[in-house]
Amino acid sequence: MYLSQIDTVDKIDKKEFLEKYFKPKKPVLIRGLAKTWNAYEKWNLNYIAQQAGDQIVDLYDNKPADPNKATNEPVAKMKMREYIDLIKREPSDLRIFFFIITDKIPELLKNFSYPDLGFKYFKRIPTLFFGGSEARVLMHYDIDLADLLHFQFEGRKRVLLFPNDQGVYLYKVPLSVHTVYNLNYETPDMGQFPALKFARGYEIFMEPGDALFMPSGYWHFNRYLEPGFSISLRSFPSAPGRLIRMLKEVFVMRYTDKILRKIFKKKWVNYKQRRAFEKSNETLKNH
Ligand SMILES: O=C(O)CCC(=O)C(=O)O
Ligand SMILES: [Fe+2]
Repeated sequence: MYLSQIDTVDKIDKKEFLEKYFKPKKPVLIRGLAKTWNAYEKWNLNYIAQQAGDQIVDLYDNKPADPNKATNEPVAKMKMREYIDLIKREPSDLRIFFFIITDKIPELLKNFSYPDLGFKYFKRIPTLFFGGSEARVLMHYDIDLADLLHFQFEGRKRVLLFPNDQGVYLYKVPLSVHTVYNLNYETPDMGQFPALKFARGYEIFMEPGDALFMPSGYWHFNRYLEPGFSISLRSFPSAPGRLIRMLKEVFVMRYTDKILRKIFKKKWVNYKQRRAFEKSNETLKNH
């Protein structure tokens, strides 16, 4: 993997952001952007435990989804307060994802402002993500193809980021937004995954308060280094081409995959994995 440094700024105005990053779909790390919010000091795990402590949350771990199951079942459920106590107390790989605050902690909506960077936000789904100090998010890109502003709070996080066209070097699985499930991006086995050598992306270490602009379709692998949480603010495609691709991905791809999984079960899952290897290894011939 060729991992480069991402552009990093402490401050940016909307003109520069649009021209240099948003329009060309180039990622950028904006240091401390959340610190400009007037209630930034509230963005910590204790406050979340206070506001949503009694809510029952679905928890996921680092293990890849069970290929025999059609949906991704949580590995545990517990009260938010117990979950937060747990990740603060001991190493844990348990994660919460896509916790929509508009439904679940509307109070939190008062505690941030959408930074004016010249683009339009989809304000209905500001979502939180939580993880313990051992948590990893498998390499994927977001199926809705949103442009994201991802803010980190409390612990630090390591992110690997790749443009969508690098999927072929990352062992992308056909009809899915994931890469093969046995590829661990923390300690990749280059003997087993030789095409990875050619993947070009970025390595980012996020600190509390930092915001990462993750353009539409970018692959990401997130590794929590300490217990922490983050919020993603989304913006949806406005260009017709991108909108069509998004609808295609969400409906056609998901649906086809679901049907094939229903009919062929494990056979389909294994076939997809094998195709991913074949396709990625074919690229070696051109290098
Ligand atoms: O860092 C996380 O827990 C996941 C974030 C993510 O995948 C996203 O915002 O799209
Ligand atoms: Fe994501």
